[in-house]
Amino acid sequence: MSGGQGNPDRGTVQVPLVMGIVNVTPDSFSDGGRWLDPEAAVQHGRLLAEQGADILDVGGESTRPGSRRPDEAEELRRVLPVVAALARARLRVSVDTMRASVAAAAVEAGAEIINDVSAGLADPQMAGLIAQTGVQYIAMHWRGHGDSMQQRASYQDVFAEVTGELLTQCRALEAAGVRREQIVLDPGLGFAKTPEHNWQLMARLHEFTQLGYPVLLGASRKTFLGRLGKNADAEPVPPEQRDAATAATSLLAAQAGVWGVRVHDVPSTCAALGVFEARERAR
Ligand code: PMM
Repeated sequence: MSGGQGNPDRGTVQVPLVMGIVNVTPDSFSDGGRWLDPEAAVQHGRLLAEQGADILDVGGESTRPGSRRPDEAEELRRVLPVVAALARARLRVSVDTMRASVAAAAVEAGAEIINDVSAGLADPQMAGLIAQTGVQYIAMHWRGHGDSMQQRASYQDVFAEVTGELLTQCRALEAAGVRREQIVLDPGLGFAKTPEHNWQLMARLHEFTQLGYPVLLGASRKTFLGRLGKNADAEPVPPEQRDAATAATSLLAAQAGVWGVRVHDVPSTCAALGVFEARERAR
């Protein structure tokens, strides 16, 4: 584990790890249904790794606003074969789940990281499981499930409230036995946040990385990137056309000192990080 030190293969320059997204869902906003078949999902994960992904993030539940949750059996059926096959291929796998039972089964199948978009709030068993397994844990800022989250997008000071709520959750995790070094924080762009909130968080990303925990950023293809230069009520460009903007956020993330970026399109982010790395080496 690099534990917030950036990618260890890249020497002294701290370059974010690239987490490639493998959504095994029928309804994710950008790629829903494309890799629902486990074989196709495994192939996709292998391709992302060849393209330069350091971690493959396998998820079986779409978190888009208004989406219906799969039950536990369905979520397990979607993610476990994919986690197991990618881990067998000696790839580093994280599982994107809010359920402790799914996280436990995924760790058993070879996952090294739990990516929980609820930071432990959705399942009271999660903190104990993370403490017991000792795996790395991504705790994302969250205020409720997809059906209600956009009603909760109300802040006086989005940076202060997001970091305050996340740090409160860190204290709860640590009180349950999770070691501080296990935790990675994520501001949760798009989760109970308007585009303005996302931009305010992006503007203070460098402060996020000063909180004492490694940081993951998940900006990839989100709607706020589809409306660049357009009015707030304009139709956003389609998700697959947001990769150049996503790569730009990866560069900003690198400059802010983040630990990792979670992206759909790995080559464009690797190119952006290559620019960052080359410039850093020349300093
Ligand atoms: N975003 C999504 C899903 N999982 N996990 C983390 N840690 N951070 C995120 O921002 C995040 C996430 C939603 O995007 P997707 O449906 O394209 O996976």
